[in-house]
Amino acid sequence: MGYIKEKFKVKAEELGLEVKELIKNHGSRKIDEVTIGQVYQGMRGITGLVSETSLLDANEGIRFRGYSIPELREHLPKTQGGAEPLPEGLFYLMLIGELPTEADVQYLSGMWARRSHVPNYVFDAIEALPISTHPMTMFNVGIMALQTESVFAKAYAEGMSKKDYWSYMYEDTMNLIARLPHIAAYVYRRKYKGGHHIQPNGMLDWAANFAHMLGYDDDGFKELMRLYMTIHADHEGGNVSAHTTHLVGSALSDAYLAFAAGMNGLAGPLHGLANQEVIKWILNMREELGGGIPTKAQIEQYVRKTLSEGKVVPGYGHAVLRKTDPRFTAQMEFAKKHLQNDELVRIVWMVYDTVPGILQELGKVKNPWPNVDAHSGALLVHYGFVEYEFYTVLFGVSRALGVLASLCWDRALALPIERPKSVTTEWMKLFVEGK
Ligand code: FAM
Repeated sequence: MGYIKEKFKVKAEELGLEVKELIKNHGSRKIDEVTIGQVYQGMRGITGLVSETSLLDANEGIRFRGYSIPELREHLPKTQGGAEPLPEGLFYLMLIGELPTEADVQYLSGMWARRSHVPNYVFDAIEALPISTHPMTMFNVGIMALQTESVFAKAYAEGMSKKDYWSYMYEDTMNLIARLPHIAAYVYRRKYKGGHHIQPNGMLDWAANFAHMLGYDDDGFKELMRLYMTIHADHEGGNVSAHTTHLVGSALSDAYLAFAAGMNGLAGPLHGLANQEVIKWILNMREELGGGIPTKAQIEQYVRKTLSEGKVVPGYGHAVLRKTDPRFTAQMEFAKKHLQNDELVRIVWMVYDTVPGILQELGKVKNPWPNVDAHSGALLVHYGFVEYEFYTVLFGVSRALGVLASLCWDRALALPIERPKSVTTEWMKLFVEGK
């Protein structure tokens, strides 16, 4: 057994005992109360899940095992001469609960490079789809085709013991994370680059190799991919992609099945698809206004038009956060350092100056501030990555790190099948009448 797997086993056994004690001594303690409003309104604010990898504070933003995004950018290992964290390090932190050393990160880079081979039938499955298919659909078809490789499903069919679930889930997780960049890059090159594919380079770190397979060997783009893959990885357990992966996994569906389910949720415009919607919205605005950098008044007018058409302003608002998303700020800092004078970046910053005030005026938007998706597209466009329909796939490759680390924990802690109670409105009416 590899040393990271051994370490995870020890950590999981320790936490497993603590959880048992917690349930034994405090299992009947109330943690929350649930209102009828919450039941009808997306279960917002109900504490009903455990997710070890990260915790979201409404005002401060996400912390991964206690570390904020600025702290991660400072403390996680980087490539030689680089300034952005290696996502391998974040995965280690989420899985093990401790900051990794350089050697830990290199070990993961090497392991993922060795496991990255994707069988040809996965590419054949993608090839069978019309070229007009959305990249997220192609990506997910690839993941589903790869499910044949699940060692968890195979072991279950052969009658594995409950004690071993975590071990096979760990193997599936490592294999899937190792292969996702190749599948994603295949989709990109097929759809946008005439099917001219680029072979992986096993000497590169995970994110840089992904950039390379996409066709972007610029050092700046590789740095952007390291940052991008780090900041999109996890946002505690209740968001649609994380919750779906967890829920489907709770039926003992393997990592491929559970992750594909999560990706279908990420593909929704109120969740991960928002990153493509933002850039589409900005480009449309620029086109309508005749190109160049719009004035603040013109942006304001365009925002009001969007709202009057009954649409949301993409990239703004959040179900839990109540401040500017630190993932937005991290990207803004990257842009200030590397691409100060980029026109689209400047527009993103002007939109940031304009939108919150207008959303606040509406009086109903709980969070008028930008989320992660408000900035990412402009950075990608700067490097020539203009195919915005693909942006959610990038988000998905990153999201694998968090939701699959969580899935390992789910099986290690032997969490049961998830099955909350639902009621009918008829039941609610009787309830309020006191019957
Ligand atoms: N533009 C216009 N209206 C907005 C808005 C926005 N950006 N954000 C919220 N609202 C409206 C919302 O539609 C709702 O209106 P109705 O009562 O008429 O239905 C009202 O404000 C209250 O909503 P809320 O409680 O503030 O937000 P929710 O928790 O229901 O929804 C979001 C949260 C993220 C779905 C919502 O803010 C939104 O639609 N934002 C735009 C899409 C987006 O950027 N999504 C990405 C989220 C991101 F972090 C991610 O998952 N990647």
